[in-house]
Amino acid sequence: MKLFRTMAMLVAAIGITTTTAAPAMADTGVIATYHGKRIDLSKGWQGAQACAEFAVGDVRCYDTAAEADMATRPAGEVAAKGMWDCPGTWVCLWQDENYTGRRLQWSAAGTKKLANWDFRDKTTSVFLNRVQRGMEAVNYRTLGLDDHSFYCASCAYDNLAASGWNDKIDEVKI
Ligand SMILES: [Ca+2]
Repeated sequence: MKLFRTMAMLVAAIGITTTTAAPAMADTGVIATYHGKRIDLSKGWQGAQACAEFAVGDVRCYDTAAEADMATRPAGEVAAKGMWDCPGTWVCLWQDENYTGRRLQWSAAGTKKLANWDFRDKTTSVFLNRVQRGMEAVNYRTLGLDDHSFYCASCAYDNLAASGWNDKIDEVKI
């Protein structure tokens, strides 16, 4: 009898936890710091050209790719142009071909829903500047199964049009 009561309380407790946790799990825009202010990336980048997730909950945006480059690259490492301005250990997406246009980059692993980052249907070039772990991309389909594509570690893709994936990625798992 005592066990049943404990079980019942446990179930009730789980029920409450699930209910309160639900709002936090809803899809919401990613909050980033830009010029000392907090902005919701899903509503636009407010002029920023590069946004970097240093860790979950720590996203910072910059006016230029060069500025992001300086902030994300280890001190002493020489800055570079093109795909190499995606620093070591980061995964980078660009809005345009040949690693140009707005740049979104992550160092933290996880599933990233690009609508929350104002990047859904916008990726054209990709560089995974890390030696291990690739990336899986998903294109949501209203009918039938979602499309999936895979990107290898240390691989660069200058134009996803080559694979038919230009401006199609909705979600990445990195
Ligand atoms: Ca899509």
